[in-house]
This record gives sequence, structure tokens and C-alpha cells, in this order.
Amino acid sequence: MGKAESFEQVLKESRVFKPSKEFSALAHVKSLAQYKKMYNESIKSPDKFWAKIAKELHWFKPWKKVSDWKEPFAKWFVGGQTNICYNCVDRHLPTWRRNKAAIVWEGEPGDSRVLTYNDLHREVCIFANTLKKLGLKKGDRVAVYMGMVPELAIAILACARIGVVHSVVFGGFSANALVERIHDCQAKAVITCDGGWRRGKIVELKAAVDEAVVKCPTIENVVVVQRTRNNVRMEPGRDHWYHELAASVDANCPAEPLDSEQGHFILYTSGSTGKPKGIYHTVGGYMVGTYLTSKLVFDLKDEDIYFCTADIGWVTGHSYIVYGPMANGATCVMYEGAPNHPEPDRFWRIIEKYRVTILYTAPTAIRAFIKWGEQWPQKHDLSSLRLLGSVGEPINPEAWIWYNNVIGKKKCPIVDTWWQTETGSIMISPLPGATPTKPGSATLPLPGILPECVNKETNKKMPPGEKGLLVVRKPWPSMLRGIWGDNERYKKVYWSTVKHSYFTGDGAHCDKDGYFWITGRVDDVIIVSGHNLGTAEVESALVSHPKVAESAVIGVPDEMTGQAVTAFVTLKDGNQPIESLKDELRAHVAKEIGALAKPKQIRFTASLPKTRSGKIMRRLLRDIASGKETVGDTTTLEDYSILAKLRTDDE
Ligand code: 7RM
Repeated sequence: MGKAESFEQVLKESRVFKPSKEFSALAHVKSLAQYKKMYNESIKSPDKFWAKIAKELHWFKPWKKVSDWKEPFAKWFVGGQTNICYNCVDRHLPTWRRNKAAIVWEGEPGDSRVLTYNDLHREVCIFANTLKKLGLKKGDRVAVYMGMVPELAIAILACARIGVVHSVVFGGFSANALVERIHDCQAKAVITCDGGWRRGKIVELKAAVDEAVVKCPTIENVVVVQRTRNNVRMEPGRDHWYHELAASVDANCPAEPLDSEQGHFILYTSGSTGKPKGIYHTVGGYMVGTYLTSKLVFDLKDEDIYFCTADIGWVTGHSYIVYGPMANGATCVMYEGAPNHPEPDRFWRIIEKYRVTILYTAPTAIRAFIKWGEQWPQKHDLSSLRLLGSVGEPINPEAWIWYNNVIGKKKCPIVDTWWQTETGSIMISPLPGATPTKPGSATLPLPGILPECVNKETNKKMPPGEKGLLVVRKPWPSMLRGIWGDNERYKKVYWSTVKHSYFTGDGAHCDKDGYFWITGRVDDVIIVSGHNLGTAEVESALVSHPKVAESAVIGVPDEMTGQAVTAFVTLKDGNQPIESLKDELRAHVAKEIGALAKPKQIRFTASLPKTRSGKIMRRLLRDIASGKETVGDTTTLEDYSILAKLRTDDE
């Protein structure tokens, strides 16, 4: 574990931002002392803590045992029966929220729809009844391959209502990615759309399903929601228009009482080698985790207009567009398309139009906004915003400060939320009314969560400032229950690196205040002359240069130093990729971190290979830098053409 002080300067931000008195006064958690008290109690008596939270939700039958832990297999609220769809929808109907907007949806072409909780209930019941009509039953798996339309939220809630396990496959993935995921979980049906709108063009979803399904013998039915009205082929007997099926079913469908440990969903994450992992979640624990974290982290109030910009094909969309906020009865803004269509101010336009109060987005998006220029947000009235969130990667202090100044106008707390598909809900994050924030740090663990930075060899907690592996020491309700169909892989990937601990795959260090600073995936760590460099640190240093928009760094084998840093750099609009800038950037990194972190090679590029949720696929960059063919899973890559471009780019 590296400990060279000089390397940690970039992330060793000294700035501290305290929540304002006005914000704290109205927040669910009002002070650091209140948070600490709640945290300590939750760790001392976790079952008591979680039971109290779970009781805020509806259970058809109470649990017998709060938790049951047989490492590495957890059960929560054992013996209890509930229904997450009921808690997200029906629970609000006898209250004034019946006619409150649940989904405020904006289509990319500019159309919009508003569904109240009452509307949502009707739509979900009808969808659930159409699924039943097709013979789908509790425990069956269904693949959902749609654009960001209200029917996507409705479809997954409908599955949850009757105990069907959904596997959402992001609509930007290829037919092959869909085939692989359907095979793995043996899905019986696909729910899709004719097409989806993206940057003014139709994404041919149904055509991809046609290509996929011929290779998927388990698929009996394809349900097609009409969105773009492009011509699609309908295979008689197999394919059904949703609106036709829906016309003939009952609008009443009671939510089924489900065992707390009944399957809820599978969501595939790309493995660095081999096939994607089907991360498997169950009903009760996931519901309680997303409910609590939505409430505390976003400080959700009934007056809020909450906008999470993620796609539902990513876990963030599952937990923080649909399940968590709706379990709280929130109003959720959902947007169909690209952030720069028709112009780079689309998010700001939406915020102004609907008076959004909470914005949750990703560092990759923030860096794109910085690249596009301040003039776009400045054209709009963003004064309704009161809270900002970030997720997906370490947010570099540069982007944090820009987000704070330009979007939050220095009056909105920023919650930098660390979590994973596997964790189900947010694990490390500020509570906006309680936690002083430091740009670049996800700050402190949420109640009930016990993360630690540890030394791999000794399994001991690292001293402040020293990097280690990020693990979680105790089970928590929304944790994954396994990898679908592969318990051995589950044990190996998450439970064999550090004894009796869940290994996150991330590296991190804690500072003297116990704040967590996540430095990226440990697979991505670069070791230069024996010194451990987190990709996040070097990238953050590069991005703090005024001409740099984004960067990705990787380690390449080097005779002298073991590994050397290679940096891929994209420039802000209006800057030229000239040779002298490379020296300038090297000097900048040396100044920010130290000479050892200086990139030996710098390659300017127009774009980086990313997943749709914005994570840079450094593994692919390593293949490119070493001239190798790409091996391993590429199904989560957003834009394949970037690989070809990078390969042919001049150095
Ligand atoms: C929610 C999500 C998980 C990985 C995780 C980290 C990285 C996510 C942050 C972050 C630093 C953050 N699920 N990550 N959030 N790193 N600070 N706030 O992203 O399964 O798609 O990815 O993302 O490496 O392990 S995910």
C-alpha cells in the first residue's frame, strides 16, 4: 500500500463546505451529532435499527427474524411478506398523494406526460395483468429492453407486483448483449419498444430484439410498447403490441404478498474477464435500503421535484428513479433522451420547466457540461435547485467546484454518493443537512453500513491517509444475494480477497476525520517504481488543467519503473492538441502530485471508451496501448466506434 504523502495531494482537498443553517434546520438529519448518534446506534444494534426502518413500510406479514447471516449468504426480514410495488404505489393511494405526480416525463422530441400515483397504479395493474395473461408467474424472469419511457418504470413495477424477476438490459446495448443476458437467466419473455428517441434518431429496439430472440429458445413472448411508430416486424404468435393486449385485461390487479427473500431483479454488470455477472437482488432488503437512503441522502420532502438523470438500465435508475423515491412518494422527473439534444442545455431547460429541486447526475456528465461551456446553464433559471448529487465515479474536485458554483450557485449541498450495483443502495455519502463536505470525498458511511479501508495482507484497518482495499465488514439489507446461477463466482469475486468481509473491488483511503476517498477500481491501480497510484488521482490532476476536459490513465509495462503512466486526454472545446501541451500537462501533473505520476505518454483523443453510465473502460485502453486485440466483455461499451478510432489515432 503506497503511502508517499506527495501522491495524495490532489485528493487531499483542504476545502470544507458546511451545510447552511437554513438547510440543516429543515433536513431529516440536522447535524453531524445527530448523524453520529444514529450511526453508532445502527452499528451497535443493526437488527433493531433496520427493523425500525422496515416498519415504516407495509408488510403483509411481519418477519420472524430481522437478519440471518451465513457468510456469504444473507437473508433479511426472514419470514416476512411484502411487495415493493405495493409500497411504491398502493401505499400512497389512501393519502393525499393519490393525485400527486409520481412521474413527470419529458420525451426527447419535447412531448411530455405526467402520471399521478393513482394513474401509475392503474397503469401498473394493467401491465401486470397483461404479463399474467401471457402466463408469467412468480419467479419467472423477464428481460426488459426499452428506452426511457414511463412504460419502462411501469413494466418493472408490474413485474415486482406479481413476483416476476426483471432483468433490465440497457436499450443502448447490442443484440448480442441481450442474447447473453437472456441465456444466462433463461428469461421467458422480452418487453421492448418499437424504438426509442436518441439525439433525434430512432434507436431500433425491436429490430435488435428480433435479431436476439431467434437465438433465445426460452423466449415465448415479446411485448412491444409503441413509442416511435417506426415500422417493425411482428412475428405472429410471439410478438404482441402492448396496447392491444392491455385493451382486454382488467384494471385491477392486487399486489401479491411475496416472501422478503423472493427474487426481485437481476442486473448484469460487466466482468473484466469472462461473461457479465448477473447481480441478484431480493425484495425486502432492497426495498428497505433504497427507501431509507433516498429519504436521508436526498433529504426527500413531499414538495420536492426530484430529477435523476440516469438510465433505468443502470442500477442508479432502478434504485433512484423508481424504487427508492417512489417508496417515499416522491415526484420523479424522467427524461428520455440525450443531454445535448437539441442543444447542450437540455437538463437546464428541464430543471427550469419543472422547477426541479434535486438533481442527481454523474461526474462524466458534469465534465461534459464543463466542456460545453457555462453559457448553457447560464441561459436558464436554476433557482429552484436545493440539492445536487453525484454518482458513478470519483468526482474530481475540479468538477465538484464547478457543479457547486455554476449549477448550485454555492447554495446547494452536494452529495457524492458511493455505491455499486452489488450494494443495491447508497453506502457512503454525506447527509446534506449534517455532513460537512470535502470536494472529491464521498465522506462518511450511511447508518447501518460498516465500510473500512484495509490492508490486504494483514486484514487490518489502514491508518489515516494510507491507501487500502475498500471492504464492508457487516451484511446490510440491500446487498446482493449472489451472482445469478454462480455461487462459486460470487464467493470468489466478493468474499475471498479479505477474510469475512465483502470486497468492493475499489481502493480508498480514509482521512483523519474518517472521510472516505475512493481512488478507483484496484484493477486499475498503477504501480510506478513501487508507488501505488490510483487512476482517480492522476486523472483528477490532469483535469485540473484549464485546457483538459477529461482523461483516462492506465499503466503500461515499463522496463525502468515496472509500470509507466499513459494518459488519454480530451480537451475542452476550442483547444488544439499540440505537442507543447503534452509537456505542459506533464509539468502540471508533476506539480500537482509528484514527478513519479508524470505520464510518460500522452495521447489526445476526441472521446474515451465508456459504459453508458459513464465509467471509463480502462481495460480496453490497456488493450489498445499494448496493441492487443480486445478480450473480455465489451457488451457494456456505449459506442464501439471509439475503439476503432483510438486504434487508428496518431499518438
Ligand atoms: C452506482 C454505480 C460501481 C463502481 C464502484 C466505484 C464507482 C460509483 C462512486 C464511485 C467513487 C463515487 N454502480 N463509483 N460511485 N467511485 N465515488 N461516488 O455506479 O455498479 O455501476 O459501479 O462505480 O468504482 O465500485 S456500478
